Amino acid sequence: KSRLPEAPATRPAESLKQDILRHVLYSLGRDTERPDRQTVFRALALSLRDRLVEKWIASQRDIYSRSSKRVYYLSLEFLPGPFLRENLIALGLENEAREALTDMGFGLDDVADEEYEPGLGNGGLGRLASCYLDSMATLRLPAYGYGIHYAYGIFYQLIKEGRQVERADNWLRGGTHWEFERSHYVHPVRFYGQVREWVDEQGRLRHSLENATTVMAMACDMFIPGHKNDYVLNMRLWAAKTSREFEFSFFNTGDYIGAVEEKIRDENISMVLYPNDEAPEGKELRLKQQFFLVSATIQDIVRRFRKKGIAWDQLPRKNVIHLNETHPAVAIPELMRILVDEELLTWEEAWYICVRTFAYTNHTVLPEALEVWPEDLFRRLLPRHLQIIHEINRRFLHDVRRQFPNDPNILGRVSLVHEGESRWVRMSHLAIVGSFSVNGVSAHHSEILKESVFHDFYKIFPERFNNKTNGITPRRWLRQCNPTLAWLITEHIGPEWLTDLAQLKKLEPYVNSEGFHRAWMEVRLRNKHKLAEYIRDKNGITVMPESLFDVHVKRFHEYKRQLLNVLHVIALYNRIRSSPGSVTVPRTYIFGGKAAPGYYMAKHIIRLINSVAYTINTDPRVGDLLKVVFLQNYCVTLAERIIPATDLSEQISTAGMEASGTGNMKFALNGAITIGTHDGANIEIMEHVGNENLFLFGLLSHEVNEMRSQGYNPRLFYERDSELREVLDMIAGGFFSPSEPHLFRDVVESLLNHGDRYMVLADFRSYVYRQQDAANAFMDQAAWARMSMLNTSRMGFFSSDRAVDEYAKDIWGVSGV
Ligand code: 26M
Repeated sequence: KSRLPEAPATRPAESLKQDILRHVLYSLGRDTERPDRQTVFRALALSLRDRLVEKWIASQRDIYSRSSKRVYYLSLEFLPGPFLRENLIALGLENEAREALTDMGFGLDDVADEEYEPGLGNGGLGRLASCYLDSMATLRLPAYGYGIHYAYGIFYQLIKEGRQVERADNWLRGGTHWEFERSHYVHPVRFYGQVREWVDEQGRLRHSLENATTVMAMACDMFIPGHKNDYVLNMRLWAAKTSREFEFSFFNTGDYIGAVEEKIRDENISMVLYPNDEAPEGKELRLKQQFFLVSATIQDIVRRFRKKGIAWDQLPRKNVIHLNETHPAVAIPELMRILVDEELLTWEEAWYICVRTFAYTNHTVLPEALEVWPEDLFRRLLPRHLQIIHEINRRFLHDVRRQFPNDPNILGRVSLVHEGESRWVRMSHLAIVGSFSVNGVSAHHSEILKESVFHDFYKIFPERFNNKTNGITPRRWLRQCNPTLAWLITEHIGPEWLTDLAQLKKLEPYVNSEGFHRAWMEVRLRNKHKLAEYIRDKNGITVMPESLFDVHVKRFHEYKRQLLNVLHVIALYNRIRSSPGSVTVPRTYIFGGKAAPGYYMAKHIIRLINSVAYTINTDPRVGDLLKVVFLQNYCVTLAERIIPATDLSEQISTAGMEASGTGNMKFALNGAITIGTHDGANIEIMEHVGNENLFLFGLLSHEVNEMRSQGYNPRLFYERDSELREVLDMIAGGFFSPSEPHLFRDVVESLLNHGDRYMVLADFRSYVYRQQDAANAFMDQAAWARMSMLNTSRMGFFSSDRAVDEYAKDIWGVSGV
């Protein structure tokens, strides 16, 4: 076994500085005398990549030599956030970097601000995947993240005249410094074409794809270090490359420009991340992206497995493939195709292997978010895969018919193909039938899956259903984003909490210590000062750091009910105007989040918030009592600024609709208090921090269902509640849009005349009451400090280390190397 190069014997800070200078000159081709900040950032990143790749090679050798069972985490999205500080912390090089940079005349904070984050995800689902990779690395699991190397990530959001404007996110423009592009390392991906059926010499019926279009998938690797454990995983992202460059004959036809056009068409596959979450767009290119990820990844998995030289039936003993939502579910027919068509296993043998290899996580119960594809489109793009899905379905329905002979209707409900006027492939049904494990992401959500969304499947496969409550990594979401609070914690209980978050419990004895109180609140106030500065800088609005920072940041969606929040803001505004003195707690409202570019109502609500903000912020009667701020382009980088400065965390989805939420956990971990509904992980947060340390309100999910089935009438709430009526009348009457009085009529109509699908009006009154409770609590700063500390100290359960450990033990059957 060859030796890896030894680290130099000089001091770490000095050797880091030498590496930075070497990269400035030899990798970036710049003068070492006066490098600019961006150059220094990139040279530092390259210096860290050197250290990461060494540890990665060593980690891969360990996995290989132990012949460990491997975990493959497939996700169309990853949202890692900026890497610099994370990697410095994980490698234990923060102080060394600070010293090296100071030596060169730079501050670490300024250099870190040079990083532009890869936005290769929409929101919760992509961010969860990145938290999980962090934990898999920290737990030393033999794991791999697989995704797509989009050239353009989630759009950059500008707010112009109150409206969301989208700009391309060309995150690669400055070159890449964290990844290795492996241009020699490519797999062919084949789609379109026709299935040819033939009989081979042994008389077997064979299937192959003729006239397929081939695109190459090139690997780009990024490294994910564990926390100070010398272990490094990789996230392999596939970039589409034309195959034509490999076919010289094509150019001999003389159509040179035509060939280049085809190249562009091929490389389009990994061009852009689809910016809609929850309501997927059924576009051909999206299905191509999904298959592109799947095909390249399965080839990688099979290549590694073949090297072992063991029988195919050992595949599930040595590998588990985790499907992050149904987006990569076409992996199931793809593995079937390889085993049956190429490796010539029988259908039964192949299916036995598949169902023991795949596991599926569901992240949503919204009906419009359940992924379906028109059968015609599927047949055109992936003709062989559709045949395989039909065969899976035929056999599955045969079994179901035998299991439920007296319930013929169940067949239509569970079929992998919806048969109505048009035929649709149901990806969630495929994922459930083809996996040994189906999990939800909070206790509440997992119950809903069993009771309603997938109830038939729960009857058929009860043993497959389980819960894995989401978690977040405390390295990024406390240590890195809130270093002063992290330091205060470590000072009192030592640093073990970083890899064993349950240890935060040890803070509890200090909740009665006055000194600790003061220090805790000082740290929080300092964080609020910094955010206030940022707000002044970006929005030109002056906010009071001592005011209650009430924060609602997440993707914009009607079910997340940013609208409910703004209705309450307007109600407060009216109270201030009509009876000065009735509102005593000054508040700063902070909103942030992107709307899918085609989601009219979500964009309209963003515009309403900005109009309300303008009206309130410029009304002299309001003064410091109320400020409303919309921070543009909410992303991981911005979340890291906002969360440590938050007092009150808004988690107010309609009960039964937010599968889990993970922002809720990030806020509570940093000592914010939650105001929220009985939904997703809010319920478990309440169970851990105690009902007296957060503010829950509103209908329970079964009450939402009952109210709906009894015929919910939002108008009743409007008529009975004069404060609510005034608010809605103002919006509809153009109070916030005097030059366009009808501008926001649609918003009010959706509530009053289109059924208020998300029960905003039904929950309004209890939200107002709970907000008053929150304000009263904030007036007693000592009591608030206590609540804040108790939230942090009781959040141990919500570590992604705990979540990933549960996945490893209960689903994957793997342990650390
Ligand atoms: C699908 C098809 C085409 C284009 C886009 C999509 C798509 C992309 C993202 C659909 C859904 C997507 O994300 C859903 C999501 O983020 N769900 C959230 O997952 C979190 C992690 O489990 C949960 O905490 C949130 O409650 C849930 O909303």
